[in-house]
Amino acid sequence: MPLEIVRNDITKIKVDAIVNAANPQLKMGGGVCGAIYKAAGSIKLQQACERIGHCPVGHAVITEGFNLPANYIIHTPGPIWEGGSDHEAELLKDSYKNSLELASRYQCESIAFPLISTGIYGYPNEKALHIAVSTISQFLLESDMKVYLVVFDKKSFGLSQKLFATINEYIDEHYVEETDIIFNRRFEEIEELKSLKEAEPFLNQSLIDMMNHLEESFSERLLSFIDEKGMTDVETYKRANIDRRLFSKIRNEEGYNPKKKTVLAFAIALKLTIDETNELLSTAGYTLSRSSKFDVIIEYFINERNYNIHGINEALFSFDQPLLGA
Ligand code: AR6
Repeated sequence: MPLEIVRNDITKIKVDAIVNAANPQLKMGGGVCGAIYKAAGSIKLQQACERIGHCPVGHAVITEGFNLPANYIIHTPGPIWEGGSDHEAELLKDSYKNSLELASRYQCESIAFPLISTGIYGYPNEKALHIAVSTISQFLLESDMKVYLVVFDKKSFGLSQKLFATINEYIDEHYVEETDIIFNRRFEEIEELKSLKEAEPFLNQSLIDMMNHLEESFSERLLSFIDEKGMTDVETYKRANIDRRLFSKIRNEEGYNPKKKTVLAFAIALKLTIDETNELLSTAGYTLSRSSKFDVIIEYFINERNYNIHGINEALFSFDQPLLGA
């Protein structure tokens, strides 16, 4: 998964570089900065930072990782929140952008960010999270890197209260226990049989198309959907938050057996309708189920025609569900 939101202590993550929410003097501080100094070895890290001296807000500098599992530490001072009118958003964006570019220059293939400025510097979580996700996903459209956005505690994760409440309501209305599903399915099957008989003469084109695709494997159907939607392979796997190597594996292995969340990531990338999503799922032996919260949340976003995969992942994360992509 090119961008993954994880709940963890950043000092424990094994990546090429971790990012420190620093201060411009590059001195040891509290919060994530204090934790990174301690885990890396504060004397050695302090000396390395003193040699660099200073870093303006929104810029980034690099040191080695010393005792950390990460090879490098990228230090970026984010802005102090002053109410929003002091270019805080641009500066926070610069912090992410400059850190990612510095990591690229050092040939890093993986990087982990904390939610910069959201602790001692007081940046509102929800706003900061959106800037982080949009800046990182913008960068990933042009570059290949594995990026972790590390959320330390659940409180600091800011899915908007309004969206959270709306999704919760949708789950309440649509989520059903497995037993209800079996009963309803039986009932629907009987009804379906009856109506199929009546509808036979009027079978429409889309149903005929569906029948024609019935024998296709997941890979074949995925590639034909990409063509039908006029998209390129690169657009598709980038929008699906799917790693390039995995995509080429799927492309080349006709019998590839994907995970359900991978199929759904492609459905979101291709902006499929619910029927098309079910069709793609069925080629891999899956179906959308009302007894899975994960599925109900995906169904909510598809019905809303909201196909922003990173926004969907923010929501899935808040509901403790697996994220889309691979
Ligand atoms: N792993 C991941 N995230 C963490 C960790 C951790 N171990 N510890 C805290 N966080 P902050 P800022 C989260 O205050 O707001 C320092 O003194 C935390 O929950 O560390 O940019 C510097 O030296 C929060 O969401 O950084 C500066 O002077 C996020 O990391 C100043 O604070 C950032 O919180 C920078 O303030």
